[in-house]
Amino acid sequence: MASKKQFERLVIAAYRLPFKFTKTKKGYKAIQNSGGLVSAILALSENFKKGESLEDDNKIVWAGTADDMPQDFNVEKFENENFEIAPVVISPELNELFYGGFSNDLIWPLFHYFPSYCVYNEEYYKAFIEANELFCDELVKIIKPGDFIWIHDYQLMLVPEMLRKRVPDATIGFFLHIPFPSFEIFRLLPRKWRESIIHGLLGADIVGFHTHDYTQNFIKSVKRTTGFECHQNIIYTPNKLVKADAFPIGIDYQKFHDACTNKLVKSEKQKIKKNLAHFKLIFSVDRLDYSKGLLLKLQGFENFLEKYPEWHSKVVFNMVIVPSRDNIEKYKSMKNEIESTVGRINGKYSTFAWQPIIYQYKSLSFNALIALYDISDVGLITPLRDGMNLVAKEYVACQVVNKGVLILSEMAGAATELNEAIIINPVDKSEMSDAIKMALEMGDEEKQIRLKRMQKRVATYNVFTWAFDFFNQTYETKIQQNLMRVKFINKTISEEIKTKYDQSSHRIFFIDYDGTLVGFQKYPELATIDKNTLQIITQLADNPKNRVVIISGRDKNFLEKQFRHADVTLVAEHGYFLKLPNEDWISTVITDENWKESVLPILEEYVNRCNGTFIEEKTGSVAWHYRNADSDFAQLRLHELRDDLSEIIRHKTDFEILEGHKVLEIKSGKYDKGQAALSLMENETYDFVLGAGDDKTDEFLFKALPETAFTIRIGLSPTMAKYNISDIPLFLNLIDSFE
Ligand code: GDG
Repeated sequence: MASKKQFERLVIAAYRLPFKFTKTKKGYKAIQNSGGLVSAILALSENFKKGESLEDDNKIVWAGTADDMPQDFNVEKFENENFEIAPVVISPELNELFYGGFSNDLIWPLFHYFPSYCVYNEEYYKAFIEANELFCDELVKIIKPGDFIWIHDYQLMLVPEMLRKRVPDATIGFFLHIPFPSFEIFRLLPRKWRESIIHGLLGADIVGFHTHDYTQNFIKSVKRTTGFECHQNIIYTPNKLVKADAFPIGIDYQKFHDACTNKLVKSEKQKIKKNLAHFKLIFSVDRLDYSKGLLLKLQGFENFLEKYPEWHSKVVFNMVIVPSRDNIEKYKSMKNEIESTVGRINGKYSTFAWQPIIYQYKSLSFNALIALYDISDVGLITPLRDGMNLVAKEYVACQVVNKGVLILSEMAGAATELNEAIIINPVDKSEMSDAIKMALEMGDEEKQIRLKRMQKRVATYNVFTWAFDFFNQTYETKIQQNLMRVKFINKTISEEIKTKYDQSSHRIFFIDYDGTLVGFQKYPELATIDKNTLQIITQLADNPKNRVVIISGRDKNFLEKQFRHADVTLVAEHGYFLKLPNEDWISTVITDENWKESVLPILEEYVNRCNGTFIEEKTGSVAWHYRNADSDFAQLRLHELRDDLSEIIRHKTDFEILEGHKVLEIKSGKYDKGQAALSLMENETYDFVLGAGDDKTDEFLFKALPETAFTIRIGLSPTMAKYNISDIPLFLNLIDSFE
């Protein structure tokens, strides 16, 4: 690769800055956080600077908010060897509505499948927009050409689109740290809100999730919300392609693994051993949150004590809950309930020498946390929903002597990677208690086999590979977009077409109707031509040097009605009918129409089997439209319908199945738009040929036209046409510029 780097600088936008500010006598001190994301970003930048990706001298820029940031904070004077910071200042009142409200009282519960906890409030939504705009304003101030802007998490889902509008060429990646729910859950957001979230995210070049399932949920929501075409993980928006993919976040494996042997951790382990040397140890560490399934975990443990009394006095459950939002009523009462359950279980089972649960409501130091991971025989990680859950991976990394067993909820993103854990459903108390017994009694050999496999994976796809992968995929996506853009009609190409137009004197235009001159409507008969478009076509056709052919799959009556006052040639039903200006329709094909009797009942069956679909019957063909149906379900039915039809038409050589934009059409007779166009060009020499269309049936036209023709596909799909143009208005502008 050339010496030019992939990107100049890395700019991160996340709700929180990677610093805490504390007051000192001299003013304030900024302490850098050491969380997974921060170390990943640091390592990413180090490695990319050494390699080919980032310019060496630039620091990473991080835009975000910080608690307790001093009022007189001066960004210019802020000194840190790794980061420059771009503080986003959000007033406490706005923050309460945006962060406490929209983000944490609506998106968090909804995306974690707790719809009944959601608070819907228009003020929250307005605040969400306002705060995202503040982030966008700050980014616009600081970004430069060549930057890679990486936006994180659910608080900032509108920023990608906002930024794209203001800096169209920016390279933008977005990563969601929490689950993306199924469409059935996502649709519980008011339509306007969910549309703005989907469009907000699609402003990025790449949207990353922890798992394949979350990615698929997102793509489904994109399809249902926007109708954009999606092939595999690529979404074709009107002006660019966007990649959605799974990037399971990892941990700094070596840091956790090595920490187990450091002195301070050893001394923490001694402290635990002093009191608990004779017991098998189970642990869990969770933030106080309903998504963590804390009560269910206690009930599972209680069930274990009830069912397996032989384990009494032999096992201790260290339950650590990290304080969070406990000034809010819902959290306060959850905490009370947990504490009374712990009290009840301990009250029931404790002896003078044994207490089954040691409960701590606090944050542990890093060393104390590692010691707990290292020394525990069982990790009980049982959230009801969790984007990933890093504690599970950290526990695996800390099993230096390979003796721990991980029990993991199937609802955590981590379960897809750590499938050698004992995977359980956290609502099933009995399954949880059996899993605890199994874990405590598992032989060393089995423990090692399971752990080794998990450790290998966690060590290999670690937080650095995660970040590298995201970075590289973004770069690849940019290349893909640029390849598409090469085919896009830009200013130079449109001028070239115009020059050719001006130099020619005998021209022909083949222009498709739906998706080329008019947008799609719920039903075909609603897609009538508007005045302005008709005027553009009329003007073009009125030029004596031009011949304009409207070439469509539509039936003849509809087309005639739209163009009755224009001096154009009409081709209906893909070439079945032809009408020269001021003449009557003629049919170009002779077929027997009885064939429809065998096909129509099948299509009717599919209308019944797939809600929202309908049949359009034309003279030479019948069409099954699925634009108003659920797109995934319609795809399934489409495959089945194709199979059923191929059975019927197996022996009929002149039958054809055509696939257009959300329509499957069956016709008898070998004709298509390409042949129709060629027959109209017979015996004439044109010095300017232009063909335009938007779907697969127009590909026949593009293929048939001579090499010198300007062929244009509207939209982003891959095509035989020479060029793509992103949407109808741009195409109309182009032909309107011809004089
Ligand atoms: C989001 C998603 C996703 C926890 N208690 C203590 C402590 N921790 C550290 C752990 C771990 C982290 O906090 C918690 O891990 P999570 O995976 O829950 O991460 P979050 O940032 O809370 O959550 C989650 C994650 O983003 C990453 O994408 O996995 O699903 O909700 O690193 O070690 N650290 C110390 N004391 C504690 O008491 N020192």
